[in-house]
Amino acid sequence: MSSDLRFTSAQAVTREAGKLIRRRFEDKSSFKLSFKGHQDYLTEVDGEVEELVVSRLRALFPEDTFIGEEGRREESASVWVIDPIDGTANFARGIAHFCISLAYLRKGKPLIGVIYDPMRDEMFCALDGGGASMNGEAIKVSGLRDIRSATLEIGWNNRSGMAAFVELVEKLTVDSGAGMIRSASGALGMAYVAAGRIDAYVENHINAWDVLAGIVLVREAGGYVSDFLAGDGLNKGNPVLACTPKLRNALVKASGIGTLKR
Ligand code: LIP
Repeated sequence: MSSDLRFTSAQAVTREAGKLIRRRFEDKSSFKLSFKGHQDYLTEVDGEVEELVVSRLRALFPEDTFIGEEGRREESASVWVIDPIDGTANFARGIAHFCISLAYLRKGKPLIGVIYDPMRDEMFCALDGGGASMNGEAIKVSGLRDIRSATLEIGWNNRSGMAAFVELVEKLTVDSGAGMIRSASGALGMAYVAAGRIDAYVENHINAWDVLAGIVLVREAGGYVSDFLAGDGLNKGNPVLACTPKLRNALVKASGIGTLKR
């Protein structure tokens, strides 16, 4: 079945899921909060949303399989990769900066990326070869050339630890003069690179469900993305560098992530 039908379906399903996420966010009594590990929040809503997305897509595309943050690991030649709530810590603490992230891979290549922010009603989407858009308007990376004027988002997670995060921040900002943010949603960080709102997203380690949709968005918006799927990125995660192309070499040299443009 065509990617086009999957592309339109992915947008419809993430928008429906976004309504559920927003309802739960606005009613704190509607869910319990727990931890998967140190600083790794989990809410009942994550599982509820993943179930909704899987049931809708399985009904439409019964031959497809699913990899999801909440436990599914069904790798195949036609697989959806889901983060039901990216920015779970923000969601749990009442900070309205999170999204649902949905990617589709065929024979190992990410073809579709959809990231929906239900609080701002912003639908970022991209189809392989079809460009990237936000709410139907074409988007492109920033085109910035001067790293001293750049805004970088540097992701933090408990998988790599704080010392590695601080080292990466130092490498990327102390000599370059770039500014940095950390928003606790890697998927929205990737979407903002694609939309030109920031100039790069870098993280020492990120999981496939956090980043694959954003990789399609940044690629289709004219950006550079490191080879996240190298090794066994789909199952084990990897570092990621995504940026506007003129900053690629400076950021690869500073971070040690990605490859230089020859
Ligand atoms: C988030 C990731 C990001 C990381 C955040 C957080 P989650 O995922 O998108 O890479 O920097 O700390 O882990 O756990 O909110 O789905």
